[in-house]
Amino acid sequence: MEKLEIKESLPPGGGKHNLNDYESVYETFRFEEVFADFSWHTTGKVNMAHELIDRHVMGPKKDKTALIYVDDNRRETYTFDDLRRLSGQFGNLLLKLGVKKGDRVFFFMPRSPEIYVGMLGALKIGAIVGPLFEAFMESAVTDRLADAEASVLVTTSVLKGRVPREKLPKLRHLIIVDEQPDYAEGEVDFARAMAESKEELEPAWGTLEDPMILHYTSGSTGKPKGVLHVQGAMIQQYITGKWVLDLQEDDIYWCTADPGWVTGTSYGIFAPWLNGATNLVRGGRFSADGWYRTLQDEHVTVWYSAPTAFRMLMSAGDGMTDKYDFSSLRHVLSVGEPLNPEVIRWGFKAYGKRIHDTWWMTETGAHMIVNLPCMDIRPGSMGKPFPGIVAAIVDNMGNELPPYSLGNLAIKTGWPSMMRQIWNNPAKYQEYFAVPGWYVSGDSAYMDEDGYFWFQGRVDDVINTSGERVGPFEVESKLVEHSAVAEAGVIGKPDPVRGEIIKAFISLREGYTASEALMEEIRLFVKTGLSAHAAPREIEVLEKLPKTRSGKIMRRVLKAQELGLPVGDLSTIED
Ligand code: 6R9
Repeated sequence: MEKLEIKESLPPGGGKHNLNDYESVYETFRFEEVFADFSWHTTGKVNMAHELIDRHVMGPKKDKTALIYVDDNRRETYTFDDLRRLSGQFGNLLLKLGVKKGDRVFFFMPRSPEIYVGMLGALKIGAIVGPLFEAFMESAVTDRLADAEASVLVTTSVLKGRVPREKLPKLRHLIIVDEQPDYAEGEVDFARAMAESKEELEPAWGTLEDPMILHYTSGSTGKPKGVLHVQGAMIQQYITGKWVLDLQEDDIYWCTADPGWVTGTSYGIFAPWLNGATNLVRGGRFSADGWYRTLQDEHVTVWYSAPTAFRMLMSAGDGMTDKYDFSSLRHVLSVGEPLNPEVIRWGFKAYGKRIHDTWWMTETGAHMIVNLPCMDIRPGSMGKPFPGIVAAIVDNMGNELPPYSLGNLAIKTGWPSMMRQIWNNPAKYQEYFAVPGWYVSGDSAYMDEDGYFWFQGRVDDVINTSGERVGPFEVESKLVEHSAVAEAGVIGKPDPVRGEIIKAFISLREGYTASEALMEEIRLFVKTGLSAHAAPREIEVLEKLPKTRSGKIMRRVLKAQELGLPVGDLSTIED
């Protein structure tokens, strides 16, 4: 195993503390000091949007830039006071529509200033926000809106075409953020309704345990799960923003994640604004030139991205990096998939900075295992538990295993940003805590003798393609809806750029024969029915799929065969 190849001490201009400082701060962790600026700390009344935005307006940050939005055609900036006023208008607009505290307000639209204004407004009235990826197609959108019983959806005139209102009786209003000629029953013109709304809005005050955000994420079986977080997650989002992202007063911070992914909310909305930082959002599609132009022209200082993006930038070639000036960058971080040592080495050459890996999950709400700015990086390792987090490698009974043993990566239960519910599914929630005292992540890993954690893989069949979690079951279900497909088994196949790609094995119904045209049709069927990132890049037709006696498709057998590995125990196979 590879370790200790790059030694890092304090990077120039980087973290202010060393690890002992962090640990001693944690040991003497006093809410009075760390959260003195938070209004709930003195009033006992909590509202997330107030802590993110309005609180800063009462102090010297009123006219500081809170949001810089850029894409290839648009550049806009908003101060904290702008966002206070706009979110007040949006909150009032929702109140007028009859939205109440705890109602689910969903967002299905591309990154744009409106989505941030909208989410802040919904949080201000105590609604639960639900972000959806713009890439989702009809069935993915329908499943999530139906499960959450969302009453309002904020979307665009084009994307609303993927929202079958007749199948969603609870969905009362669609707020359309762009212009359209006519508004059907239940549709609201965003610009007009905003113009008619007051800016002043007293936040809905609640407690740290009040729910605030519902993120759908994939498991290996069943439909996507609604992971519910409460306002108290802010404690951890704030402190990890301060210590791991190392956000400081003059930072221009860019998190490249979409709010449809937890990274795009916990670290694309919450952590930066809780810390009063200037938050940059780049909309539109990925392009190496575009991204580098943003880094250079906006003088980004702290940059949080993902291995797939770094690998895409790496494959754009060194000629590309030479054209741009990265001298404003102070701190670079990564999340979502294993960060290859090679990428860390390349990043150091290309940007003059080490990429700091972080490990966490939708369910954990905030960072769990990290490389603090002051830590030595061991390329290939995810780092060490954040101060206050107890992580371990445990066996299936919950026994802690010694260094270098492979096992389940688990976290001692009870951190502030831990999910509080799987929406509508208490049994699913309990599954995570089946081992008493531990949250079992579903990842396998080992720990070295210095307490660094090394990711080894998923315990289940969840696929990680370009940093996005895709449940094989959802793809398989879509595949068998196609008239030619009898059965389907879906696996993640290792890929140098995307981490994994989706490969589907299918058997065909009577009367169909395999052809390139048919495979393309099936691929498109998943792409347009579910989402682009869930569409299999490879489809292979088999006579019959390996199944257990109880009829479950044995994905691990398909995977072993694909990779030329031993297929393992076949005692439960059909015949
Ligand atoms: C934040 C986020 C969680 C799963 C997780 C693991 C993988 C995340 C990683 C990593 C290796 C890292 N993962 N960070 N694997 N190294 N630094 O990604 O949430 O979408 O819920 O995914 O992603 O498998 O269990 P989410």
